[in-house]
Amino acid sequence: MSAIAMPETKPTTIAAEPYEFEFEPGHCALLIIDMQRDFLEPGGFGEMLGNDVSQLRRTIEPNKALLSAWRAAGLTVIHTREGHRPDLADLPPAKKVRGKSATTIGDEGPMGRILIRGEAGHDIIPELYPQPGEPVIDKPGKGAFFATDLHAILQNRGITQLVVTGVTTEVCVNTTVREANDRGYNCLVPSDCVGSYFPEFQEMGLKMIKAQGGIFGWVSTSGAVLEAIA
Ligand code: TIU
Repeated sequence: MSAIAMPETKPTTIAAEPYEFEFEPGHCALLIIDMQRDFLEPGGFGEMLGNDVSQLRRTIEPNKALLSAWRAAGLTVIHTREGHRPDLADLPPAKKVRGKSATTIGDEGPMGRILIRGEAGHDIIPELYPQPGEPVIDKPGKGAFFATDLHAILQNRGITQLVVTGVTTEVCVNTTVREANDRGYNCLVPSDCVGSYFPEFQEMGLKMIKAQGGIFGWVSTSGAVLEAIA
């Protein structure tokens, strides 16, 4: 028996590419990837590196609408944060030095130590802040399944499908969708709820998911998902 009672909900379909998605709300989690202050807020680490955070900030309103609908329907919501232990014991040396930047993970940044758990910049933006009871997965890598208990949490709740949102489209969202696909989950990505600092990666990151008959999953919009929940 599952430790957590799942809501009884009717299957329905969501308009998506490459073809419609068979949506089973009671078995589908909303997985919001790394909507952290350091990636999204002006004055954060992302902007400090020269990135245009407005490319990510346009995802906040659609994510808010989706999160609100998911909560209202009593469905599973899971958040992730990319980051490391304050003692850096879980930070691979290769990740620490990559990029040859003067300021790297663990150093003091504009909002505390960069990508370190417990620091202000590592936390989730206030607009999408987790509510009590919503699991928050602290992940040391780009994919949300690597070195985390996400798979166990999903299995314990009978989850077989994921609506994956967040940032960035080509890095942590794509890596997580690929990891999920190999573990047997069906993933749907609403295009307006994922963002990249690079418009060309946004476009190609979504194309890579839905190409070849949905090689990694489906691409849709928040509007189509909201319609299905309603
Ligand atoms: N969350 C996530 O995508 N982390 C990154 O480091 N993304 C970049 O695009 N750099």
